Amino acid sequence: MTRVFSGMQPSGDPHLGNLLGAWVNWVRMQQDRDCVYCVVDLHAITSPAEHEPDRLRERTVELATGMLAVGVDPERSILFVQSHVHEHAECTWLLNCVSGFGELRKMPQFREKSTGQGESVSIGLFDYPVLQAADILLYHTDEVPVGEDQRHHIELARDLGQRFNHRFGEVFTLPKAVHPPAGARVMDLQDPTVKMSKSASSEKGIVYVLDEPKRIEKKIKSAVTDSADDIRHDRVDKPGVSNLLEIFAAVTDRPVDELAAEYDGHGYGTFKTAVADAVIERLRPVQERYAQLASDPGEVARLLAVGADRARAISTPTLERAKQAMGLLPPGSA
Ligand code: ATP
Ligand code: LTN
Repeated sequence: MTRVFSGMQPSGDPHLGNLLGAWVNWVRMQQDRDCVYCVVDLHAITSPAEHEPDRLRERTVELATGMLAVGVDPERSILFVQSHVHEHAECTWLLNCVSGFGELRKMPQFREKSTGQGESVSIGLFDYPVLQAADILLYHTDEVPVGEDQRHHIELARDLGQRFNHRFGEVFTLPKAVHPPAGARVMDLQDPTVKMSKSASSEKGIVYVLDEPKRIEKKIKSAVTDSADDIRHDRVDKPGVSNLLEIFAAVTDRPVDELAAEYDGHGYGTFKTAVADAVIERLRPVQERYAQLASDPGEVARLLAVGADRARAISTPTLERAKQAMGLLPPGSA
């Protein structure tokens, strides 16, 4: 069966973009693939500005709870916290030794995130893509569902896997990125030309998965549109209306064109109310399931412990093979 691996950082509250752009796809892939999903807390500590130890602990639990609430099935798939499986950190070291300074320095995300930090930028941020390669390669991953912005990281994982295999023998499976369809990109409600993002969007531009219905209604009703009042899909001339139409389509599983035809001529007020209601209805079962899970933290902890055991059952042997291939002496032998 095709093996899938993906991860999300516990670095902010999950929003509609994460849900529709990533999680819906993760949940769907469980039907016919062997999926491994990870809360990548070791990646989250590479951003010093966001690294508050108490918050990190809370967010790690919240993100795992959110993944369970949207439908990641811990029996069918593996769900775990990255730092619970030390193989990730150890494999990163092995891969560091086949990674080039030049190729890492060129990574677009590193260039972006290191801007302004000068010489004090952390080695962790520099090494972020190698840790991500370890995540992927440890599980013999075939497919990595991620946003377009992660393309370079997945290519690096493939290059490092290939280089390692070439030098030391076949150990790693070479992964490929799979991107969700373009419509799965949710834009900021206040600035529909940029993506909804927990680090960049203002509070008003972003719908959180756990926002109360009243808040969701308020945010969608004050979403930026334009002065005309026709409802049609045109990303260039009508980015705000198009974004709302795409959100509407995604949460109701109906075609954009059908919704546009149904609401055109009824004015933005009616349209926005309908979008808000649909988003609220889509999030309601997720919020209910979240509340249920959050009331039993022992159960979430138990599920994560089972997930980490199952993750180790795959990653420990892979790491052992990689160490042996590199000539590291197995303990107990001489
Ligand atoms: P940051 O602001 O730190 O970049 P983010 O909110 O953009 O955070 P990420 O943690 O980078 O989210 O992404 C987690 C996953 O959610 C990725 O697979 C990414 O492609 C997806 N994702 C994030 N924002 C959106 C969006 N607006 N539309 C669709 N998918 C998104
Ligand atoms: N860098 C990714 C998160 C991530 C990931 C992974 C995604 C860490 N390890 C392994 C896929 C596979 C991001 O920021 N979206």
